[in-house]
Amino acid sequence: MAHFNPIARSRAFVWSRPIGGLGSYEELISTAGATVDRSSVELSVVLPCHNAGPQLEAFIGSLRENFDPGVPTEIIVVSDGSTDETLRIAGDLASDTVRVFHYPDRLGKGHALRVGLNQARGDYVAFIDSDGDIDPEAIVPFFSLMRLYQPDIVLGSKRHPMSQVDYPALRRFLSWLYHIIGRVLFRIKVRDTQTGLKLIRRDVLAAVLPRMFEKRYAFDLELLVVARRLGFTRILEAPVKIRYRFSSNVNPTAAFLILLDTAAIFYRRYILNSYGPAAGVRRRAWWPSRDGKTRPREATEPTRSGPARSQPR
Ligand SMILES: Nc1nc2c(ncn2[C@@H]2O[C@H](COP(=O)(O)OP(=O)(O)O)[C@@H](O)[C@H]2O)c(=O)[nH]1
Ligand SMILES: [Mg+2]
Repeated sequence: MAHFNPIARSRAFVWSRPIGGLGSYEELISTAGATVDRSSVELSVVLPCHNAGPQLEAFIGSLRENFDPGVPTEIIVVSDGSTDETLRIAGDLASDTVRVFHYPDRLGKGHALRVGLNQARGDYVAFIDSDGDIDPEAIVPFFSLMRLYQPDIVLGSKRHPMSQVDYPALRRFLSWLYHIIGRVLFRIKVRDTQTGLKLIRRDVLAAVLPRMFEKRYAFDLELLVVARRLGFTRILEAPVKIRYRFSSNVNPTAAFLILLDTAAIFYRRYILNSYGPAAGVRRRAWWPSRDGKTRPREATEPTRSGPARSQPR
């Protein structure tokens, strides 16, 4: 197992490059990912982290225990300005199948997700909260549902009747309120947009991601809004188990910022029309192909058979 020494920056940080308007970030451990045949990765799981703390090691361990050995899977850890032991823990675990990215300033969960999702090599790409509140056991059934029904997105939902959720009443109310906002403003017909576990087909992500702007918690809503705008409306809600451990960063300021960002999504969706196929891609998409070469054009159009199926207004 490679050992990451944070002091030896010049050896451990092997490259730094800007992507799609995201600023620069760095990958730890020079050999990480180098020996894996890119075409062999079927599932990528992105973990956005900010000061994930000592429990990160156990969480990555339980994630890996839950993977299906028959499905080649990689984990992509994105440390977003972490100042605790996140980097050391993730760096120690770095390997061909645990890839670690870091940048020094905290830029938000959505930003970290974009960095990680841009790096994913799998045919299917998931992301999951790194604090361990969501039981990672769900990854396997999510993947089975994806394979079976080939929806555009499998969405973890706290409000699914089979979900087991141990959550404070205020958070339940806020979750309900936000799903109503999603329904009324954006006609997103799902019961929960915000649960931090989603699984997306690669071609859907390639179309949606370059059109996204959100850097903070409204990332999940924007993902669904852009997907719907491009005609990717086959969304399958699936149950999750959540044990809330009071480690949340969601406070009144964060709640206010989510509302502000939601208003910005509304403005981009209905006033600027920034998300539609005709709007083009403002940021140059960086999307790794199976052979490792950049394929920017592929990300400019929905890549299902021809144009997106319908263009909901
Ligand atoms: N990269 C990054 N990830 C974050 C940040 N804030 C939260 N997260 C991630 O988002 C997840 C959910 O955040 P949390 O504060 O636990 O929200 P809650 O579970 O909805 O109360 C965390 O487990 C982290 O994985 C951040 O500023 N940067
Ligand atoms: Mg949490």
